[in-house]
Amino acid sequence: MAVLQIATQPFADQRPGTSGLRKKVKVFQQPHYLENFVQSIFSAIPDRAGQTLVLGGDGRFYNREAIQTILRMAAANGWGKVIVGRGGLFSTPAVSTVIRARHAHGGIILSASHNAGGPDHDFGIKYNTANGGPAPEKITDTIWAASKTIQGYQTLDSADVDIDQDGEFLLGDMRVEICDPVAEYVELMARIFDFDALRRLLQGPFRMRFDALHAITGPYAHEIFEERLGAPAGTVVNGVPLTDFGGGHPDPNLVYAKSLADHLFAEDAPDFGAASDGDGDRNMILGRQFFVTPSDSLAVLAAHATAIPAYRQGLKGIARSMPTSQAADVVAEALGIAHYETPTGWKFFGNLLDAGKITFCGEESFGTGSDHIREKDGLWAVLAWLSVIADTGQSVADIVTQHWRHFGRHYYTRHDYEELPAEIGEQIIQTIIAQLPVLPGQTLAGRGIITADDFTYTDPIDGSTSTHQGLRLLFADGARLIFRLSGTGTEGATLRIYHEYLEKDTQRQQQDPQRALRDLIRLGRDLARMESLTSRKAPTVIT
Ligand code: VG1
Ligand code: CO
Repeated sequence: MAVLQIATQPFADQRPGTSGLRKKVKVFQQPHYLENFVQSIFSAIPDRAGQTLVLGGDGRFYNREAIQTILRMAAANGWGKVIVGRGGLFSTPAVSTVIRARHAHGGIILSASHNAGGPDHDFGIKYNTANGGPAPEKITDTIWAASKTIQGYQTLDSADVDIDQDGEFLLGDMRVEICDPVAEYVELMARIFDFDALRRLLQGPFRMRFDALHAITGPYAHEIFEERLGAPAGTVVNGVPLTDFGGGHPDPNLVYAKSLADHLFAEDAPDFGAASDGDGDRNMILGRQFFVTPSDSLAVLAAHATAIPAYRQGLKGIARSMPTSQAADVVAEALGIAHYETPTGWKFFGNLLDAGKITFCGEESFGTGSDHIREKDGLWAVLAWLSVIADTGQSVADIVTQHWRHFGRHYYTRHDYEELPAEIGEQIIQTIIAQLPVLPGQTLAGRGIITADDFTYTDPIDGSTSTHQGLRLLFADGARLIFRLSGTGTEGATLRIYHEYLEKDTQRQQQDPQRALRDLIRLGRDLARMESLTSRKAPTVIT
């Protein structure tokens, strides 16, 4: 089969965001658009010859076409072998698992994660390195630079291959292995958790509901909860992956996973509910009439980690992204272990995990994970919660409220203003930046401000620095107000405002967070000049 050199011209908009390149499907369908980006990835990996690449996606619209294109290009670019999940499917945590288990050089994940799918919605592509984690900024910057000067790409003159049967074959000189996307991941989970204890829990009176939102976790959740752990059939709902996620938004929060929330807040609610996102790396945890904030989830799991076999020796340290609440820090201090604060995005945890500095890490955006892989892991979080429930014999609500009594409650809420005109989003950020110098020393929302800055992170392992990672107001009582623009949207700008304060008084820990945080919420809107710069009276999504 002949290698073809195809001439092309750069696209100006191929800068990877928080988690890879995300665009409307129609953008990816432009001639050469996907190919240019894939060639830019390959160009950023000069030592790829003969190496193994893992390839799969969350099954959204355009997944199958992209797999064929990437296979042809990988063969023409000298890769030795590509491992593809059957049907072109792999969850993000499964790609991370397989990269590590097979000592692959890297992986390509096709997903726009929690963004909607279908011909009029989003597609995405992301490169992970040999540790199984998202490429660090050094590499994504190299990819971006290559995309700006690209003149041509290499592909193979070959027909589509069959990606629906397990097995191995040659494509040009490159081996292709089609494998079960679920098996290796499930084996890893069985090594981490006590499946016998979980089986006893799920075969008892305990009832759970897992909503896969018609995204990638369906097949994984069926295998784990119903096949391996013996939960009744029907425990997993919306378990068949669909190219448009059934028209929904595969984002596990109270707004987009409303049907699950409705079940858990109903009279005859099950004991436990959980959902994941498009590519399977996020998790939402619900108890009966109870919602666990992701920041609390990280803290609670850290406090109970030794209930899980893989973490029986204790944790080395904990990391959280900057906007995530400080609840996990308090647990780390109580445990006498280190805690770290990184910028938003899982790629910043990679060095800390590789260096053995941390065992658990998490983000407020429904991301939780550990050193078992280098991605956040939705089903891992669900299994971790079930382990804590099996160990304590308590309900989700009791576990969390007891945690608050012991460590204090970090009231937390994030307000998102989605799809603002891009220039308005930038104007809001500039408006706040202009106020930063004069804010320290002032008393606002009834609290003294001690620091107001633009977060800069220096990686403690490799010394690299990342600037402009979010605007922070830090108050004397530990409260925080944070502003940043999303790096994953595909339409205009999304402003995220994060609000947090610690309530140690156990008598005051049962309030609605929107009420408990109302002064900070008002201050956030005022500082952003929300009324005058936008006509938005309320956020699009509250989490
Ligand atoms: C969002 C979240 C961030 C997460 C990222 C990728 O980024 O805030 O915490 O790491 O999505 O998650 P942003 O830049 O839009 O705030 V996933 O599950 O969409 O890959
Ligand atoms: Co995701």
